Amino acid sequence: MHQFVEKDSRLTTGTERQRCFKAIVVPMCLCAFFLLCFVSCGVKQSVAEKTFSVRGVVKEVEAAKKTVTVQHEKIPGYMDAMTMPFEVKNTNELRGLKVGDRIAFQMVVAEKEGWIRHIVKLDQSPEQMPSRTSVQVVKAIEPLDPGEPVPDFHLTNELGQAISLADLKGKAFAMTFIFTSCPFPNFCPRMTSNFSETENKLIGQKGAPTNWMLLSVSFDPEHDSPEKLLAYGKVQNYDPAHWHFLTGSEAEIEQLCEVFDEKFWHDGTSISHNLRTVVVGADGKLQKIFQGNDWTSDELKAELLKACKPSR
Ligand SMILES: [Cu+2]
Repeated sequence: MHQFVEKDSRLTTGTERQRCFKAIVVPMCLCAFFLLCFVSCGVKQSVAEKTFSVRGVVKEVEAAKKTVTVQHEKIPGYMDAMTMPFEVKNTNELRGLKVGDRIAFQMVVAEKEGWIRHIVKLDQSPEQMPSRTSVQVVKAIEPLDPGEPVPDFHLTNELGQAISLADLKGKAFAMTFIFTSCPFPNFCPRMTSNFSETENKLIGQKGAPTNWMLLSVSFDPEHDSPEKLLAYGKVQNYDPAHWHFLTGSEAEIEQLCEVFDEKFWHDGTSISHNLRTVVVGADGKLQKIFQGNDWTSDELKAELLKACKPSR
């Protein structure tokens, strides 16, 4: 997983955007199918594997990580044109691929993961892929470093209750950033399923501390109302005593995202974003930042147990 290191977070140029994508910034679009499954039904459903035929231009090949970053065309009914890293199951698929190659492939989206296969090089000279029209989120705040106190925030949970940092006094918490209609299983849905697993493990562990919370903050407040977040949480059988799904004013959410180096921007009908999950100690100080999506519920549980100890 690439580490996102740049401090200047204006994502205005193609190069910067590309760097951002290397850092597992993942573009998302609204997808009616997932929206129905994850939000409206209110029950856990198994999502059938879906396959899409996609064409694009190779931007980076990382065989060791089984990843190829592709600037791909619009995938009708699923995702806008964008640049993102794709996983391959079989590294032989990456053999002979180089930056600039124009390829066709199949994108498979299963319930918990997505990957690509059947990569074929296309002979035509690379044509200009549609460029994305993005609205950047302007950053003005330096992200926090571990050990620094987390500033106050004022949000609303899935039950319509006001939640601020003061309400979490004496509690450790993990906070991640999502939007409920995110269609790609490796990203927001994985953050949510990891939180669900962490919650179950902590609740199920005899003698474990109880002064902890999980906070899933939506950066799509326009669509993610408390009602929608409640339905989303119910799909996970979430425990309201330990997990909040939070929304709020755009300004408040943008500010909070800046504090934790969470980047997102509206991109036509979709939202592009990176992944940040932070752990804050019961002393109110930032303890740990998980970047990307390759952390596990066991790692988060261990950090939270550590975070429960100090008191403020
Ligand atoms: Cu997402």
